[in-house]
Amino acid sequence: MKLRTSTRDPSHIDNSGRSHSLLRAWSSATLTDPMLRRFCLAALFALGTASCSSDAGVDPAVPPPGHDGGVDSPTVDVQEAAIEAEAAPHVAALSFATFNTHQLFDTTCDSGNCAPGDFELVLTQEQFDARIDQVATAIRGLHATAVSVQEIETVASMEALTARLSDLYPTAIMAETGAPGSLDVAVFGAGTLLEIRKHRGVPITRPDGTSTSFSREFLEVHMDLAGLRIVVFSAHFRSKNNDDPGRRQAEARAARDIVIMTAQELPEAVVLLGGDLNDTPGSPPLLDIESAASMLRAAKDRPIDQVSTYSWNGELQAIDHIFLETTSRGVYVPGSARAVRDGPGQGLGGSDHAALQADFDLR
Ligand SMILES: [Ca+2]
Repeated sequence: MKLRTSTRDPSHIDNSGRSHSLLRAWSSATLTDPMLRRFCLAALFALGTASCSSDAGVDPAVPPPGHDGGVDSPTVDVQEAAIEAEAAPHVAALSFATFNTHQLFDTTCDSGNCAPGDFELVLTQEQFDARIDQVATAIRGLHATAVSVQEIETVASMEALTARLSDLYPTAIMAETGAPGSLDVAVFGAGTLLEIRKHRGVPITRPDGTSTSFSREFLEVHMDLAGLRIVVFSAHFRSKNNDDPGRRQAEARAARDIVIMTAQELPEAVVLLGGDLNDTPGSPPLLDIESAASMLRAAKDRPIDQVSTYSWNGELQAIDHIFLETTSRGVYVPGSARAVRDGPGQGLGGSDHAALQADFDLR
């Protein structure tokens, strides 16, 4: 994609100092990185100084508020800053992914049960470094604004990953359950951290009325991205090994209600849920989430083979999901949900899961 540089300095646009620099950044020919372009778009949206079309990034037909689009208006600079429409695919304001890394164990035996065949694996330092490199490279390659991640074992695993991604993600939060050898959830985000909320301590209820809790933390991370509040949830629901389907359904219902409550509390935020929900479209947990009118499953408009993230007995399944709370400021870019994998039938970055990714604009 080619960006065109403005022939005039757009710094005379008098909306705010921040919009000056953002528009300069947007119009810069050096702004070729997808992350940077999204960041700039999100910031322009948050500041209310520009709009983006569905086809060509900044929409030259829509002047910034307060400008009439005349010859001498700053709109001309916005036009000049626009991506060349004929060659440009849509650049969304935000891109969000969820990725189960598959057992990102560290180099120590924490459970005391690390023999061959036991659940916890102990890696050599060399194996650990190579595995972290592989996963970090995979996450980096998503060019996402934020990523919900699952199956990080310990702070050691998380810190190693964070160190490799700190240039992209100043926010990197992991929520350990504290159980030795357990695999936990995390969030990486391009914004600055505002707030962390955790929900595992609150009892939730199975359909049969019995009480349980989230299997792992249901992690809620609030970030500020150039004035825009983004709330990202990371989930990893009960698996089907030695199954407890009622617990998974309790997690789905509780997660749905928590996400909706946050969106109602913070109407200026974008509210997104990503996770390995361990069940497929049409299953009771997924139906329960989608029973709320404001909970949009991002991959709903895509063929299942394009959004399947896991292979079970040779059958590709969609068990990793992204939801947008649609009363929030986010708007799903139709058709943008896609599985991201290393190759046909493979997972991503050495995982047995592909990532799921989707793009969002702002209202
Ligand atoms: Ca360990």
